[in-house]
Amino acid sequence: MPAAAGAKDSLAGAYPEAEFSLEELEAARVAFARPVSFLLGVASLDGLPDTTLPEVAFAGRSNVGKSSLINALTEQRQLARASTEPGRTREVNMFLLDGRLRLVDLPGYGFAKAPKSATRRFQDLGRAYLHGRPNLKRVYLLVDARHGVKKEDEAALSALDLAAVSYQVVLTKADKLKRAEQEAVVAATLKALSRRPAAFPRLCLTSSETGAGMAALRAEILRAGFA
Ligand SMILES: Nc1nc2c(ncn2[C@@H]2O[C@H](COP(=O)(O)OP(=O)(O)OP(=O)(O)O)[C@@H](O)[C@H]2O)c(=O)[nH]1
Ligand SMILES: [Mg+2]
Repeated sequence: MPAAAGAKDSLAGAYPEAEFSLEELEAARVAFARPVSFLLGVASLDGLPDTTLPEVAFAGRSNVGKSSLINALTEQRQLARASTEPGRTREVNMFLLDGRLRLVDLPGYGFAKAPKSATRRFQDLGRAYLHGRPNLKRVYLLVDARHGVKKEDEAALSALDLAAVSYQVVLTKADKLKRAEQEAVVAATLKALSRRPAAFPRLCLTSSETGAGMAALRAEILRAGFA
């Protein structure tokens, strides 16, 4: 029993359910069960809608699981197109939840096989988006739990710091790790973030496969979106 309790504590910072009341978790579940639809995909910022509704965005390396996470949060199988082929999401894709919150799937970075010009175009688009949206309430930076924060992720964190956007790290694919490995990546990630005062101090350890961590992440998003 004490051993189990100790083990739970070491992941407490990554499963922030305890931060929320049961009412808040239930409200978040209900909110994400509301109708959600594809709004638009744009390859340049001219096509973006006005900034009257709050937006939260999902960023991270190609293949980290951004599209899968949007599907898991909304319990839709095919809302955002997930793919085994890295670099699939090449536009800024927007989804509208319950007519009141936009979920934004940003182009992935760090896809080695993409031509340099294409990579730069995706990154420029992502960066321009970060600087151009006063209604952007938070960016969720996804990091593959198997790899932790890599060089390209550090660059993305620096870009977020520069853009002065509120951001929070979400570790993905937790189902691929054993418990001890989860603990190690959580500790290493928290350490990497401790040097970044603009980072939101909580992590979310998630799996789009099993749904682990989704309840807390939904609550985080609602709080950020309507703060
Ligand atoms: N085991 C496991 N696999 C996952 C999880 N999330 C995503 N994947 C897989 O990872 C691959 C990439 O997922 P996507 O959601 O397409 O990743 P993405 O970040 O949107 O990729 P790009 O659009 O290319 O930037 C797919 O094969 C998914 O099935 C997860 O939580 N667990
Ligand atoms: Mg994608």
